Formats: sequence, structure tokens, C-alpha cells
Amino acid sequence: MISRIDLRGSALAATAAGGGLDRDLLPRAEFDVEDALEKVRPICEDVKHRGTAALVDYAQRFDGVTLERVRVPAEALTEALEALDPDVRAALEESVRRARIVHRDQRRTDSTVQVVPGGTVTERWVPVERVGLYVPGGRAVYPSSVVMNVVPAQEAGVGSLAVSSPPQKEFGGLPHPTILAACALLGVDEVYAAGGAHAVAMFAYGTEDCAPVQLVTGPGNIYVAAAKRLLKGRIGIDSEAGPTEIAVLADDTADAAHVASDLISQAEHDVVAAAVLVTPSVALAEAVEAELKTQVAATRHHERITEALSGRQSGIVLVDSLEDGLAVVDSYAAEHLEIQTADAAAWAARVRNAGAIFVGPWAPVSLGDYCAGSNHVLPTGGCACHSSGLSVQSFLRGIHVVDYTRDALAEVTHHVVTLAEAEDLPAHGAALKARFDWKVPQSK
Ligand code: HSO
Ligand code: ZN
Repeated sequence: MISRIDLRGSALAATAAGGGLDRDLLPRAEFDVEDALEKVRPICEDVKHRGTAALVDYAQRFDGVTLERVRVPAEALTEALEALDPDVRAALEESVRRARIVHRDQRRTDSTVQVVPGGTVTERWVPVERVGLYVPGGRAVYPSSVVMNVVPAQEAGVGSLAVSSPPQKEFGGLPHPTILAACALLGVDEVYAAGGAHAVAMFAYGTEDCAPVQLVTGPGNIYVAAAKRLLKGRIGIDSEAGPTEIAVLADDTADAAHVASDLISQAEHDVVAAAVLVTPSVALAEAVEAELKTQVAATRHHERITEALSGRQSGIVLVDSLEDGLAVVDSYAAEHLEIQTADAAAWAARVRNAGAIFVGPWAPVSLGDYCAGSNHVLPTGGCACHSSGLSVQSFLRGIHVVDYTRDALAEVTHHVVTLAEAEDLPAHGAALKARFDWKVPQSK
């Protein structure tokens, strides 16, 4: 079912060392946000002008639900938490506890540096005031994603946080009850029943019910991604999350059954999810192929998984050496990268591009999805070569605070005036000269 891509004999490590390895060396799933832009543009405009009335119309059209109100009442949140299965609650609490440990440690402290005597620059970290978190509904009901978005926002000190998730017909037009329960567990009391592009527009423009936010985070389908791209600038966004990806770099010390089950675990998300094994070991490749055959048949979502594994975005990549394998995974820049080799930590330390790295046999991606403490909102589609996963940092802004004394300004004025003249912007220089009787102070 999974195809083989044979890259042996291509001297990949040498090509990569010269900076020449193609970022698109391995195929990826189609995720053309550009295409969806024209569809979401009128929807966003409509929400901008008609607010709640537009959201109610879209709930009818896209979710088949007649909404009485878009804001979820407080009782519905409390009831959802009370009705939550105790085991699920305990697991979510543990997930939150671990995520808090990691994200609390990411908090920044302001730092002041003295550039010259009398001249300091402070970097002051200020949380975004109000954030909107989008949580998908439909097939992807992930309370764990509520944890992964809310915890870093809270640890960053975000004062106001709203969640939106599509209304579900079978739950009387409310978002999925586990999503509501997760919100309640995390102390989020502002929740809306809106999904898709119009939910992002609600956050960006605000409505009668929902005050506008400054930043929207959270995964979603292609329309959500398109709305984020369209409204970016008016609002900040985390990323346009695409289909999930796992790459495994493994040698013949890896356990084929475990490698196969890890590939399957992420293929389970979506028919366009990517599962890629990169290995110099033909024996491991064969063993993993055999394992996939037997394991996939036994999984609940075997049809979806089979489609994901047989898609062009998935494959077993044969390379001449682990060194070449490293070049391949670096060029691919996977959302999740497992290293299942001898001396895994040493190989992991050399990886340059990945959303998150899972080291050795006891750190499968599923651990990171729920309970490692790390964040599972990670860059996809190769964006790991320039972006990071969600963290406290995503919810902070670093403001430079510049503080100079008269003497410190006098000392550097001639340089500022010179650069301003070189850029034909003399008024810039004049702003300094005005402070010194229109003379350029002589530096000591
Ligand atoms: N692997 C997904 C996150 C997730 N997995 C949620 C299970 N639930 C993207 O990192
Ligand atoms: Zn997952």
C-alpha cells in the first residue's frame, strides 16, 4: 500500500552540504489555500457587515443548525464538564499539568542592556490582549488541541481568551461537548458556536456578541486557513495548519512494529496526512511494509489510514546512509520527526528542520500529541524550516523601550545626521539637531 521512493546513489548528504538539496524533494499532499480564498472573501465581508445575523445564516447553510444564539451559555459549559467521563477528565488534567510545566518555563523576563553609558534598550514582553482560538468540529474533535492552544496563551498572560467551534446538529447546535468540557476545565468561559471561515471573521471584525481579537490561533480546514490568510494583518495568526505529517528516520536497530504503528498513528488523522519512513535499511523497510499490512487491517479507521498511506504524500524512502537520511528529513522539514536509530540523541541534535523531534524508541509522536508537555500545534507543509510550533512566545510581543540621556544622544548625533543625509531624509537629522541649538555636537 505504501510506495517506495529509492534515493540511493544520489549522494544526498553531499548535495545538502552545498546548500543544494531541494525543499520539495519528497511530494506533499495538495493543500491549495489560494484556491479557497475567493470562496471565503464574501463570507468574511458578510460577517463584517452583518455580524451575528450572518453567523446564524452560515450555521444554517454549512452546519444545518438553527442557532438561537452564537455565544454558548455558561450553564452549557458547566454541564459539559459535569458530564465528562472521569477518565477523560483525569487524562486531560494530566495533559494540562504537563503542558503548564513546559509552557510556564517558556515565559520571558524583560531584559535591559546598556548600549553606551546613559543609553539603554529594554526588551519588554507584553502579552497580546485578546486572543481567539479556533477549534475544529466535524471529524476532528480534539479537546487536546484546546489544551495546546489555551495553556500557552494563559501562561503568556493573555487577559481575554475566546474559543469558537462549529455548532453540532446532534448536540442541539452547541459545539461538541468534549470541547466545551475542555474549555470549562481550563477556565475559558467565552465560547462561540461558529465554525469555518466565518468564525475567523467573527474574531477579526467582532460582532454584537464577540469583541474583536488581535490574534487567532488554532487549526482548521482549508477554509479556515484561507480566512486566516485573508485577514492576516488585521489580526495576527499562528500558522495555516495543513495536513499532519510524521517522518521517521530509522536504522536497523528500530523496532519495525513500533515504526509502523507510529506511521499509522498520524495517518489516522486524515486521508491527506503524510507518513514517511526514511531509512538506509532495506530489511527495516520490508519489515515495516509487512507490519503496515497487518496492523492497518486491525485499526478502526483502516480506510482513512489506507488512503493516507497510499497517497503520494506518504512513502518509504531508501537512502544509502543515515547521513543521507538526515539530509532528506532536513529538506522535508516534517511537522513531527522521530529518530529511531542507534545513538538517537546524537542524530537528533544534528537535525535543523522539524516542528518537533521525538528521540529514541520511547518517545512516539502520540505522546507529544497528548501528554509529553510539549505543544502539538506545529508547522506543517515544510514551514518547519522557518517557523516554530505554538508556544508562550506566540502570544507575546517584545517591545523595545529606548532610553537615552542628553549626553548619550549628543555623543551619537553626528552619526544619525550622516545616515539621515545619506538617505536623503534631512528632517530625521534635524530632529536631533533641534535639541542641540541646531548644531551637531562634537563627539568626545
Ligand atoms: N497530531 C496532531 C495533533 C493531535 N493528535 C490531536 C491527536 N489529537 C497534530 O500535531
Ligand atoms: Zn495526532
